Amino acid sequence: MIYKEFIERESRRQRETITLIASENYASKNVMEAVGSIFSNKYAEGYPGKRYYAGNQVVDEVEEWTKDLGLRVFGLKKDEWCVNVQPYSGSPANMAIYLALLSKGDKVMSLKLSHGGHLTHGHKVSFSGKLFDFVHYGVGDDGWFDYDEIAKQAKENKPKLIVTGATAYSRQIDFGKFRQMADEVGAYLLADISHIAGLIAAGLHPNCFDWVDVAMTTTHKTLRGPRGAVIFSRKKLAADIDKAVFPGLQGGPHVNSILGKGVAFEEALTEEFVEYQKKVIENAQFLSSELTDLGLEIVTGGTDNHLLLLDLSDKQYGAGKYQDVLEKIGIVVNKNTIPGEKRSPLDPSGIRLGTPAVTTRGMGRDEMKKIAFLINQAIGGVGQDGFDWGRLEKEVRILSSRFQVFFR
Ligand code: DSN
Repeated sequence: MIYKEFIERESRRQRETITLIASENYASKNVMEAVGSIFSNKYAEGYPGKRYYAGNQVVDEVEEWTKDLGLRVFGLKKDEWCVNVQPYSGSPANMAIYLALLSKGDKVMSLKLSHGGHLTHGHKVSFSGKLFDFVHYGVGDDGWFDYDEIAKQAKENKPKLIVTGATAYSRQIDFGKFRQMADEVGAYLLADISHIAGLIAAGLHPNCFDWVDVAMTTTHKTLRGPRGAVIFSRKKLAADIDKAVFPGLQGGPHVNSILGKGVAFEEALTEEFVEYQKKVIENAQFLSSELTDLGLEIVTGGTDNHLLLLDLSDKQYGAGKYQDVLEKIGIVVNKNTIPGEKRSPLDPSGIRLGTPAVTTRGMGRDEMKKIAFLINQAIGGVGQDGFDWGRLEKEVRILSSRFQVFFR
């Protein structure tokens, strides 16, 4: 059966390589079991108690259970917050939020993609940029948010919605400052915490929920759940959000994924999860300082969270070449634009590195030191005739083979 071969080959790839893609992680066996379960067979359009098909008694319980856990993970009170656990993934979740809060053509302000934003934060090739009038803020030349500058832009543009959140910003986000800006112009505030949700859940990043009207997160990044997303909203907005998710945008919810989200939320409520998130940050900070010691440049000089951006703008080639050689030796990363990018998004000047996946495998300081060494060696090897790539590949294999992927 060819599908088994696909699974076997991909399992081998995941076992034998080191994943430093900041948005990837390894879900637990329990999460995987839930996602692969018979709930995949069931149609359940609607919401608990209000379905369009019969046979949803157990499904209703699953959805209520997952919602309850989702609120608990972020310490949210049921009389103030609601959660929708049906979004298929981050993009439809963002789409649903825009549909709920905005009218076509409304002005929205968000972080530009090339400075660490996201396609669905209004890029012109995305539905978001086509349907709404996005203006973008950026980071300063030093790579940090300049909150005064963003506030100035908000006053000039008077958006109806301000979006906070990023995919490649390595510093803490001051959600309170964004709230102040939103209040000054009467805007809604949305936090896309897809990258940092696990850190927030563990109390290791300032909480957005004191400030925002709506927050969304994918569930498969630092949260370590199944692919999917959830939307948290203040109670008064919840009916509009629910309507926008279904029937506005989606059809039948993926109940198997909803169950997987519930399993991940249960895991996120454990002390082990908090310890894991601490190690994710420690590993990112240690990896960053090791790379710096080896003479490489890190945007903002370090990190407060799970990721760092390697600035390779002084190197001979674009980051695509470095991504390729790293993959050749078994270190999987993604090329990324950096603030003030001079090259193209297809071959930018940065590499984004994240530690959620390697930390799940149990790697720590020793391994971060080794990985920094290997990355530096590989970057240095580019363009050198007769460079011994096989030696680095072997070292990655040895390191990788010491850490299980299916860990519990
Ligand atoms: N593609 C994700 C990331 O890598 O950050 C965001 O959706």
